[in-house]
Amino acid sequence: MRYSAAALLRNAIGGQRHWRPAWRFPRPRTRYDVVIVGGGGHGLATAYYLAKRHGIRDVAVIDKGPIGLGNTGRNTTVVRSNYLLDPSAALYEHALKLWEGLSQELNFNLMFSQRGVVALAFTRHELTEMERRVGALKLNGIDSEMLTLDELRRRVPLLNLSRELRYPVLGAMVQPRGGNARHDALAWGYARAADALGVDIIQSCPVSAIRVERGRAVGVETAQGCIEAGRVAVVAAGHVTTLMETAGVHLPIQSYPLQAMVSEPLKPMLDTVIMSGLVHCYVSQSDKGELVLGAARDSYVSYAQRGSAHINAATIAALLELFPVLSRVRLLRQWAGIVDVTPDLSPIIGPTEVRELYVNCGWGTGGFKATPGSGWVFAHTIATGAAHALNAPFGLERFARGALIDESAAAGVSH
Ligand code: FAD
Ligand code: PYC
Repeated sequence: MRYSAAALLRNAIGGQRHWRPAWRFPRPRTRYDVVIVGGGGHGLATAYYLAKRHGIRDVAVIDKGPIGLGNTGRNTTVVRSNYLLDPSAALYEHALKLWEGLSQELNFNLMFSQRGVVALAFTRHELTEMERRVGALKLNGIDSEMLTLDELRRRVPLLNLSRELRYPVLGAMVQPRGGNARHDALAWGYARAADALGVDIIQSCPVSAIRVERGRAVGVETAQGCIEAGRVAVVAAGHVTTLMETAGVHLPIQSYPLQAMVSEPLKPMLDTVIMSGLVHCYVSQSDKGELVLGAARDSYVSYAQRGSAHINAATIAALLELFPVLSRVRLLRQWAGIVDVTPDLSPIIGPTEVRELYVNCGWGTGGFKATPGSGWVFAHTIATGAAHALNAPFGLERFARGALIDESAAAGVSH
């Protein structure tokens, strides 16, 4: 859908009364080939790739609210692929490569900005871990470099590199192709493209249960009645465990609040993403000028989309330790999302013990960056009934086999 300048002007002065919605608002039909529960980025991307790559268009994406208002619309938009272990590096790099052409593919400006992601090291241990990770990334053909303090000073002039700090910065690693994107544009771009291929997007329709008959998923119970399905795919992030329990599938996941905040808009001052594990805070500057920041998840399991005050205070203290120049800046707002955390901090993507029931979850604090890759491999799995090579290591059965993919050192957020 393209708008001419004249149409834009007409809509601007006409109160947007003639603006066409970017996707339809259909009533749910009684049956679909595939029902996807969860209209976040991952669910919408899955629907798009099912229709686009596999020709499966009899698909509904059902969300309990408006699409994209879960973690997709609450996250701090860091995109990178600098994970240590081969399976994760391959999966996240596949996603990053898709990001690089996604605005063009969806004909939707995702404001994807490859401004680089810099992670700071404050201890010898952190430095050694980063050196090891950079080496592993290079072996996997993924861009990544160590930065000296001089290089860091030139790149981030306002960063406090004083030796007098509680924990002086010792060095850093950078992924130049990493960066940020506009979070809700990702949901909207996939929604519009999926809708155009015939996918029904059903909003404000909570799913209360998955219907299982003789060991096979046959549909879902929703606020708008039962919907039959040939296949059911659940992509519900922090709410996945309760939903999957209705089908008798127990997931090794705990749900925690993860909070973030933004400052008032400032003149351009930071043209990269800074991540910092020990003095714990990460920060980037949005195109509007706001600083977007966050840090640790809450330490207790909860569904309260607030986040606790001490995490907030510690995040701000860490930010000011890194950037004392910001001490008089005001915060604009704060919020939280509910993240789904697995024991090895890696996602679960694949079939379940219930036939025709698929799950994609466990992205925890780091799934935004993976959205295109996740949707791509999940669509393959649903379409073919078997995992793609990229998501085969991420099956639910890895927890029974002990084949964990421990990415705790590469997580952006402490756990
Ligand atoms: P969601 O976007 O949460 O979508 C799930 C959808 O399921 C929701 O829309 C919800 O309404 C729906 N749903 C749930 N239950 C039901 C039901 N019963 N019936 C119908 N619908 C249902 N990741 C990064 O890579 N980089 C970051 O910088 C980053 N920062 C983050 C900062 C914060 C504060 C948070 C909270 C998360 C952050 N993440 C980050 C993680 C990232 O946001 C998530 O991993 C990712 O967005 C998950 O996408 P999703 O589509 O699986 O989930
Ligand atoms: O996974 O890179 C990440 C991240 C940054 C902030 C929250 N998660």
